[in-house]
Amino acid sequence: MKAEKLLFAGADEYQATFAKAARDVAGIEFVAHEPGLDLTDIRYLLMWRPVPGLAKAMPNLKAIFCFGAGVERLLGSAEVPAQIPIVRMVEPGLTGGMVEYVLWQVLRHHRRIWELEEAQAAGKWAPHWYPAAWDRPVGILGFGELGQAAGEKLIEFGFPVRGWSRSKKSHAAIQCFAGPAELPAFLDGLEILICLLPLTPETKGILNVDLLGRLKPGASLINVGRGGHLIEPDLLAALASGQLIAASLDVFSQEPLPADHPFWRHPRIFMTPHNASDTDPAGGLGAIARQIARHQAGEEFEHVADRARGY
Ligand code: NDP
Ligand code: OXD
Repeated sequence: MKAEKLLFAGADEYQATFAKAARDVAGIEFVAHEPGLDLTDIRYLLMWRPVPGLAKAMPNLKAIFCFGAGVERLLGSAEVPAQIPIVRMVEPGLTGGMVEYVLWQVLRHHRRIWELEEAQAAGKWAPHWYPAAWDRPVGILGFGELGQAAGEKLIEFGFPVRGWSRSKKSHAAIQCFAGPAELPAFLDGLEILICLLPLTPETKGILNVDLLGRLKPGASLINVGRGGHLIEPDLLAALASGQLIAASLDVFSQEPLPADHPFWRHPRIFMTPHNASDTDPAGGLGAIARQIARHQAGEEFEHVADRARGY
């Protein structure tokens, strides 16, 4: 296959790593975005945030590949021509990293690590009781690429897992729920809730007082979807009342999180700076090369975001 130019318009700090990885990926000629570049023969663009004026200045643009799985920034942007497909990132490194993060945090909540840390800090020998994994129901809001992979890993560890999606799914070992009508049954009795939804007009603010109030009292929340899913004061209230015992947050309504935000110092909130998982440069570019090969063979791209659904 003839190498196709792929215009990299991502953050500067990733450019060298991606350029290096691209040398080992057949079918792609890596081109870094710079002012004055001739864009006429570049058909594929890789970006995360819209770059003002760029996509519209590419007369032969065929697709925009997103660096990540979440495409809300690109879908919501007037900078992106409406007829150009936006392709979500699906690659083993991104999925593997998310599975690892979710397992790490589920185990943290399952074993109530903070109690052990507090006891150690106080010099106390304080063994504590926790249930078996199979007595700890875990629910995943967003049962797509990442939610299903995370759910399958949790099953291996013995947790009873439920998944919630827009369209109904079936899975041999995971109880599947779909749509608003089945949301209450999905939430009922959950002890650990994971959010892996895309941010859309329908899912914005879904982690609110009503939803948190339907979990088993003393439940935990893990939000790895988007900050816009969570009504932040509702989380603080649920922690204060004991409805929630703890939360792990990777994404925030404002990123970076402002220095005076109450989450920084909350003893039961564990935070990571929006890097639960990242696209692996070689894996991501390999996935893009396969997509370009499909396109050149006259096939449709896979994982194209649906503008009407918003993900
Ligand atoms: P997918 O599109 O594969 O899965 C999304 C899932 O959410 C699908 O199951 C979909 O349902 C479901 N969903 C969407 N809207 C609704 C709704 N209104 N009601 C119920 N279910 C809904 O995406 P991925 O799994 O690849 O990624 C999910 C999200 O994870 C990303 O959009 C991003 O926000 C976040 N993410 C965060 C990262 C981080 O580092 N923090 C890294 C990577 C991703 P259906 O199956 O019926 O379409
Ligand atoms: C993504 C992310 O959407 O890293 O891939 O948040």
